[in-house]
Amino acid sequence: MAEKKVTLIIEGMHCSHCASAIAEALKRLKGVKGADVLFTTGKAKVSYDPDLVKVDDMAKAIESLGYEVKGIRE
Ligand SMILES: [Cu+2]
Repeated sequence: MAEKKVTLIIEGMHCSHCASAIAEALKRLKGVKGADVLFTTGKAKVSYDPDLVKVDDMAKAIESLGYEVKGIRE
């Protein structure tokens, strides 16, 4: 089973509740194994199976909550 890591740069998080909402949304995606979201840095570090989920799906999940994805670092 493949595992990759990606860091998403997110704009619009104001507190730890924002970060947990994003982490929950990411973890609901099939194929996401772990999501560490920190509002202080504005980053989400995600480990995932690239056969099951795409980075684009993660960005869409984040944006559907009203936050903006400003960058992606593979
Ligand atoms: Cu918040």
